[in-house]
Amino acid sequence: MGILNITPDSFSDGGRHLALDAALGAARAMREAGALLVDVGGESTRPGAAPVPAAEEIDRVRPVLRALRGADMLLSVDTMKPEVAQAALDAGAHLVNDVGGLRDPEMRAVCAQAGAPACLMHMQGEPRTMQRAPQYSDVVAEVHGFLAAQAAQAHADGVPDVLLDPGLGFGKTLEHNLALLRALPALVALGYPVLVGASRKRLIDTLAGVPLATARDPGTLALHLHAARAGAAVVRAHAAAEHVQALRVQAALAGGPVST
Ligand code: HH2
Repeated sequence: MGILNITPDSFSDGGRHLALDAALGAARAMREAGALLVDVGGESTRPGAAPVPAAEEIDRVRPVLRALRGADMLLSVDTMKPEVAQAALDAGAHLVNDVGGLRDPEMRAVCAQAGAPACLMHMQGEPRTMQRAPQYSDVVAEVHGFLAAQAAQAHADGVPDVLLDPGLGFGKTLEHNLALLRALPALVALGYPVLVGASRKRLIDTLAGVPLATARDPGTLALHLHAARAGAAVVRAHAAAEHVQALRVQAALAGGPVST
């Protein structure tokens, strides 16, 4: 899943895709590089980020989705708001990526009505404050329990398919992130496709000493290759071409199909 943020303030690619041409060029480049889908977002959820009004978020993502509609590309919309999800699905998005984990019943209704699958992510708290003092008694049990319950609720409400995402960095310390990464096989064993998103996040800096977010792709790749080996179906990445290349080599080494 290639990341396309149409925002002025995303932590690593903020401001880069505000012009429509730049956004479309980046989406097409990711698709050509072999990305399975492109995740279009109009609101930063980095720690400390303030919420964006729905109308503004729609104005950011809708022109991009409309222009890419029919372009032989799977598109997801990265939003927590039902109004934005609805506008995005109407404009051509295929999947809703909700970092709120479909906790909002309206979000489930929008997906169910459109027949759209959703990615459910775990987050403790909300972006503005989530990294202040995250606390769990058993992070793996709590995150997996939340995701399993949300998946069951989504299905009961008519959402056709879900992916589960442990939400690295969303109300989590380094220890919490590492525990969740080591427990990926147990998350995969729940039976849903799993998505992992560590791209350029602060945990790469904490682990490897890389203060500059745009310089964190090598550490991101190492982490995402681990996630794929542990059974993750999708990894969410800024450097799509590099990821496709690395994942193809890894798949070939593991005896999977070799694509040329
Ligand atoms: N991380 C971010 C945004 N959306 N969605 C899922 N499913 N999983 C994630 O880990 C995830 C996500 C944050 O990263 P980014 O989009 O690069 O930055 P920003 O929120 O500043 O736009």
